[in-house]
Amino acid sequence: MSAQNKAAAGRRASTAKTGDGANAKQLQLEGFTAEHPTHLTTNQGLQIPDNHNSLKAGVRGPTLLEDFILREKITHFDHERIPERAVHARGSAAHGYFQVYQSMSQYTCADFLQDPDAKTPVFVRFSTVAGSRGSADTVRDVRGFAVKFYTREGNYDLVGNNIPVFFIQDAMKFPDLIHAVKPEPHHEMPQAASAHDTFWDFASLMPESTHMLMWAMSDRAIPRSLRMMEGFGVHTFRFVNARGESHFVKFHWKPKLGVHGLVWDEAQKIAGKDPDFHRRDLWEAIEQGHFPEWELGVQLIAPDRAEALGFDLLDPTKLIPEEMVPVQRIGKLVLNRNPDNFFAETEQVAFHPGHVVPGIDFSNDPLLQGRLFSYTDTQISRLGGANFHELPINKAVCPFHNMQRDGMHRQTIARGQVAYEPNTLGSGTEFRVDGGSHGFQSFPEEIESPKVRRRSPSFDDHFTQARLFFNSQSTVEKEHIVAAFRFELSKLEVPAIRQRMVDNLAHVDEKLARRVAEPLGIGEPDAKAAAGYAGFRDHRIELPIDESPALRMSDGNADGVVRTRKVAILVADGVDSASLKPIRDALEQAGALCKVVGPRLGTVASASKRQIDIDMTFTNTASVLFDAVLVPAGAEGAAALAAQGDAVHFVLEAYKHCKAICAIGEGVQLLATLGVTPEGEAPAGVVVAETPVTNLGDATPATRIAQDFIAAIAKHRHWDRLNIDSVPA
Ligand code: HDD
Repeated sequence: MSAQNKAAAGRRASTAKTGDGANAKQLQLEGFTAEHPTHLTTNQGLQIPDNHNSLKAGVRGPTLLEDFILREKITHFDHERIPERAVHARGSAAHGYFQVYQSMSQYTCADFLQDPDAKTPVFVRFSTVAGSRGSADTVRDVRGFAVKFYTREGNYDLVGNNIPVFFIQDAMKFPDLIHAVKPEPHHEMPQAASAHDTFWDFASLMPESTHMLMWAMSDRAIPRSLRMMEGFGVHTFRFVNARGESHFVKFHWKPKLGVHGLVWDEAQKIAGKDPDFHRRDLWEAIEQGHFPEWELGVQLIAPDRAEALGFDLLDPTKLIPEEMVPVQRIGKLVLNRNPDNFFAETEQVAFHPGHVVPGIDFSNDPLLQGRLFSYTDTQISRLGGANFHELPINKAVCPFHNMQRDGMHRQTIARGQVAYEPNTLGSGTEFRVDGGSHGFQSFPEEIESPKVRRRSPSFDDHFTQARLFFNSQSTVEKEHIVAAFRFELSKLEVPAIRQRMVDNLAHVDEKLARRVAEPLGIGEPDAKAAAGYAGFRDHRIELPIDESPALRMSDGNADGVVRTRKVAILVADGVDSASLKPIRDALEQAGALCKVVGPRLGTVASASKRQIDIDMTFTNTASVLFDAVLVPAGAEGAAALAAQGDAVHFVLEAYKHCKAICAIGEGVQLLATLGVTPEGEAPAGVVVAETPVTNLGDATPATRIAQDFIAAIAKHRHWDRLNIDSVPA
C-alpha cells in the first residue's frame, strides 16, 4: 500500500471504529472506494502487459487501430472533464458530523435535531461564486457554505453563504446577476473578480443589491480562512413541530475560531503566491487533527411576531439583527475527515435547497422559490442525467425507493415486474396515496391571491439595512469598505457607472459616498439621481436600533486563541537559538504552527554552532502566508537578515499588514533599521525584548515575551499602527 493510501486508510479507520451514526455515510462510501492496484487492467479486467507502448506494425511502423488498450485509455481521458458549476465552481470540501445540544422538538420534528447523543454525518463544501474551478481562493467574493446532512429521514441540504443577505430579491434576476459578474462575454476577462464594468453597471441599476454590496466590499469577502467565517442560510425557512405548529427560522453558522479577514493587498498577493491558500489551509488543519468547528445558530420568530419586525422576512436582502432576535446556538458541526478523491466527492456532490426533511419547510421568499427549481435542473447537465442522486457522495444513508426508473448511468437494479403505482402485481397497494399523515408534510399555509408578476412594496427599502450594516462597523472596517469601493470602481472604464454607484451610496451614508467618490474623477454624489430613489421614499423601514455590534468583524467573536495560527521564524547563520527556543515552545504549546524560514533549505548554524532545520526559504514562501513573524536575537544573524532583501521585505510586509511581530535582542535593531519602530514605545502588536531571553519559567522575561506575543497574535491584526501607509511592501 502506498504511503498516501496508508494515510487515507488510517484516517478512515480512526473515525470508523467509533461506530457512531456520523459514520453511516463513511461506511457506505467504503463500498465504493478503490485502493491502488498491484497491476493495471483494462476496464474489462484484462491485465495490461505494457503501459508505455502502443501496438504497432513493426517498431517503427504505424499504430494499429486494433489496439483496444490504447483506444480505451485515450477515450476515457478524452471524456474525463464535466462542466464546472455555473456558479460556485471553485470549492473545497470535508466530511464531518453534526450534533444537536438538546432536543428542538418544541420547534421542529426534524429527526436530526432531537437526540443530543446522535451524530449526523455531513459533507460540507465551501466555494467562491464567480471564479472558474481553477481560480484563486482569496479573490474578493461571497463564499458558499453548503452543508449536506445525511439524516435518517433523508438528505437535508443547508445551501448558504458567508453573507446573510443576497444581491437580488427575485430568482428572475439571478441569470442577469451572474452574467454581469462573470468574466465579460466578449473577451472572458476578468477572472474571478467583480471589479469590472458589467458587474457595477448591473449593480448600480439594481439598488436592491446595495445592502449585499456593503458586505461584499467588507473584509467578509476576503476571509483569512474558511475555518474563520460565519455561514448563513440567508432565506427565512420554517421549522414545523410534530403538532404542525410553525416558526420562521434563520440559520447561522458561528465559527469557533472567530471571524477574520485578510487585508486586500495581502489577498491579491496570496492569489499569486498560493492560489490554493484556503483549500490548503482547510486540508492541512484536518490532516493535523485541528478539526474546524462551527455552532449552528437559529433565530426563531413566531408567525404572529413577523409583522412587528418592521421589514419583510421574505425579502432576502434583509437580515434580522441579532439584537432584535437573539441567535440561539443549538448544536455543533465538526469537520474531521478530508475527502479521498476530489472529483468523486467535492466535484460530484450536488446540493439543493429543496432537499429538506420533515420539520423543515420553505418560506415564500421569491429567491428561494426560484432556487427550488434551479438546483436539480443544473445537476442534470453538470452530472450528466437524472441519476446523480445515486453517485456515492449524494446517496442518502437511509433506504430510498420509488417508481422512477432508467436514465443515463442508472446504478440501482430494481427487481420485479412493476414500475408503477398503484399496482396489485408488486407491493403497490401498501403505498399511501391519500396525502396522509406519514412522511414529509408541507406546511398548510393558507394562500388565496390573484396571480401577479410584481414585487411586494414591503421589499422597497434598499438602504436602511445597508446603513445599519455600515454604521455597525468599526472605524477600520469602514475604511476597508471605502477602500474596496474605490478599488472596484476605479477599475471601470465607464465613468457614468461610477457616478451612478456613488449616487446610490449617498442613500446609505453621504460621507461614505463622498469618500468613495474622492479619488474617482467623478462629480459629487447625488442621492436624487440614484436608481430606485422614488420607491425608497414611499416604503422606508423603521428599525429600533441604529447599530448592530453583531455585524462587526473586528470584535472577531474569537475565543482569544492562536490555535493553528501560522508563525514564521526568520533565521540566518549566526542566529541566537537559545533565545528562540523558549518562545517557539510557548507558541507551539498554545497551538500555533511555527515554520522556520531561512535563506536556503537544509540548515543554518546558530551563534553557538547548533544546526537549525529550515522549513521554507525566503524565495518559496512569503509573509502573506503567515499570521505573525518572530525575529530572533544574534548579531550575526540579524545582520545577515538585514542584508537579505527578501527577509527585509518579509518583515516590512507583515508590519504593513498589521500582523503581530516579535523581535528579540539584535532582532529589535533589525526592526529599527527598517524604520518600523520609532524610538520609545513599540507600535501596536510589536513585542520586543531588547536583550536575549533564554529560559522559560514563571515571571522570566521569556515567559512575558511569549505571553505578550501570543496575545498579540490572538488579536489577529493591529489596525491602530499609524504609519503603515508609508511602509513600502
Ligand atoms: Fe445558488 C450553487 C448558494 C441563489 C442557482 N448556490 C450554489 C452553491 C451555493 C449556493 C453555496 C454551491 C453548492 C456547492 O457547493 O455545490 N445560491 C446560494 C445562496 C443563494 C443562491 C446562498 C441566495 C440566497 N442560486 C441562487 C439562485 C439561483 C441559484 C437565486 C437560481 C435561480 N446555485 C444555483 C445553481 C448552482 C448554485 C446554478 C450552481 C451549481 C449548483 O447549483 O449545484 O443551480
